Amino acid sequence: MDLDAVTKHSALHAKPNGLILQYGTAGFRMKAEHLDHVMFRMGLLAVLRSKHTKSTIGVMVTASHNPEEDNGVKLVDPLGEMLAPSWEEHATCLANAEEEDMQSVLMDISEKAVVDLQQDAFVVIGRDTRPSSQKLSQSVIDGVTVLGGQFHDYGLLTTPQLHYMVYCRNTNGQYGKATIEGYYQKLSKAFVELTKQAFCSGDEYRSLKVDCANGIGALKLREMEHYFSQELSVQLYNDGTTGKLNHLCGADFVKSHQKPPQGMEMKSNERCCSFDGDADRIVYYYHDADGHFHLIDGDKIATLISSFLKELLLEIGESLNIGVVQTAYANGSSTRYLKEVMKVPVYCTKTGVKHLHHKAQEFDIGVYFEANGHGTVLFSKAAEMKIRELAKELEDKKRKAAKMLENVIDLFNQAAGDAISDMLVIEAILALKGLTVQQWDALYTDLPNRQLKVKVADRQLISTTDAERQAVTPPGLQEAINDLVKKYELSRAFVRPSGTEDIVRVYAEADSQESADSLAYEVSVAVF
Ligand code: NG1
Ligand code: ZN
Repeated sequence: MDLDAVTKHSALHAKPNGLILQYGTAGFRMKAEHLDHVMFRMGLLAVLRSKHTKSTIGVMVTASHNPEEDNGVKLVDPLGEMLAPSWEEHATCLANAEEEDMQSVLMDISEKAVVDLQQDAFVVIGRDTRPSSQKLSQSVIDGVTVLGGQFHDYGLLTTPQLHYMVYCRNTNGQYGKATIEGYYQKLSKAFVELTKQAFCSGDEYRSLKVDCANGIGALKLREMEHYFSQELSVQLYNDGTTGKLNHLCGADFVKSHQKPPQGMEMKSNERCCSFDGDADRIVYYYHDADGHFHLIDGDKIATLISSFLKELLLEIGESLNIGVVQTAYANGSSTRYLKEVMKVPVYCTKTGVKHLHHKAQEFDIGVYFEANGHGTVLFSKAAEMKIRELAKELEDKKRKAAKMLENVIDLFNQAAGDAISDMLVIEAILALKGLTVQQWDALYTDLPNRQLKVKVADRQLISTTDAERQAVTPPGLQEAINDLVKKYELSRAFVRPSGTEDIVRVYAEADSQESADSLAYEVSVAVF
C-alpha cells in the first residue's frame, strides 16, 4: 500500500472541516457538493474490501429518490448484497478521518479486518443520471487506482443492475453475463418464455405506462424495451428529457403523497407504475371510473407474487417452504391477508432492505418487499436445483408449473430489489392469471394510514425494539403512544429515527383516514 500516494491524492479530495457522516441504511447520502472526499475514500475502502473478500466489489453513486442536488454512495458485497455491517463501521471511520490520520486509519482497518495487502483487488462502478454523478464516480476511481486496484466503470446503470454485475462476476458467469446486454437478455428471455403461456393476450394486458422519475430507469428501459416489445409495450413518462429528477414524480412521491406523478396521462382503469430515481423501487396505481386514485404498493405486490408462487408450488407438489418478509410499515390489512387468507408465514424486520434480504434467505423461497416498493424474491440454491430438475422430469402439468417457476427464478433479480425486473414479473403474472389491475387491487383493502416526519433536536434519542415497533427511549414515549392508540379502532402507531434523513418518522393506521391522520398527529406531538 503506497501510503504517501494516498496522502497526496487525498489532499485533492479534501474533507470539509467539521463534517461528520455515518454509513446509514443506504450508504452515505447528502448534498453532492460535500461528497467528493467520501467518494475518494469509498474507492479506497472498496479496494480493501475486495482484497479481504478476494472478490469483485461494487460502488454505486446514487441518492435514489432524494432531490437532484443530493448524491450518495454505497458499496456492494460479493454476492450483490449490501455491505456487511462490520464494514459499515470501517466506512464511517474512514469517511470521518482527518487528513493527517488517513494513513493510520487505513492501516487500522487493514489490521482489524485482516486484509491481505498483497492480494489483487477489482472494483466495478456504476452511477445514476444526477449532474454530479460523473465527477463523483471519477473520485471513486481515483481512490481505487491510488491503492493499485483494477476497476471497470459501467457508467450509467440502475442500482440493481450494478448489484447484478457484481453477482455475475463473483459466480463465474453462472448467474448471468456481467454486461448490460447480458442483463437484458437474461431477463427478457425469462419474461418472453413465461408470458408464452398466458392465454389472455388481449390488448388490455399488453401496455403499461411507466413514470421513470426523470431518472436512470428511463434510459435503461428504452435500451431494453425492444427485447420484449412483442409481449409488452411500455410508454415512458418523466423520462428525463424535460423534467427534474424525482421532482413531483417517481415511486417515493407517489407512495408518500398517495397521488399520481406530474406528467402522467391516466385514463380510468389504466395500469400505471412509477420507478424511483435509481430504479430499485416500483409501485403501481390507477384511477377508477369515478376518478379515485388507487395505489398498489409493495405490500400488494408481495401478495400478488406470493399467491402466484404458492399456486405453482401446489401444482408441482413439492414441500418447498415460502416466507414473506415485511417491515413495520406494511399495511396491517396486507399482513392479515397473507397470514389468515393465504396462510403464508409473515415476518417483520427492521427497515432497510439489508434486513429483509437477510431474513428472506432463511426460506426455500423468500418474498420480501418494503411497503414503498423495494423488494424481490430469493430462491435458495437447493430450491433452485430442485425446480430446475423438476422442469426436466415431471409429467406435463407439473413440468409446466416447474418451467414457469424456473423462468420466475431467472426473471427476479436475486441480488437486489429491481424495478425493471419486478415490473416484468408483475406483468407476466397479471397476464398469466388474466387479472386486471382492479382485480389485483381488490385482494384486500388497505387500512387508512398516515406517515409524518418530525424534526427534533437529536433523533438518536429515540431507540426502538421489536423490529422498530416499540420505542425503548425516551422513557414514557411508548406508554404515551399506547394510550393514544387505544383511542382509535383497528389502530397501530410507531415512531423511529430515519436512517436516511435527519428526522423522526411517525406511522399510524386506523379504521378511517381521519382517525389515522389524527393519531399520527397526536403521536408526533408526543415525540416532539
Ligand atoms: P429511512 O429514512 O430509514 O426511513 C428510507 C425508507 C426505507 C428504505 C431507505 C433506503 C421508508 C419509511 N423508509 O429509510 O424503507 O428504502 O429509505 O432507501 O420508506
Ligand atoms: Zn432507490
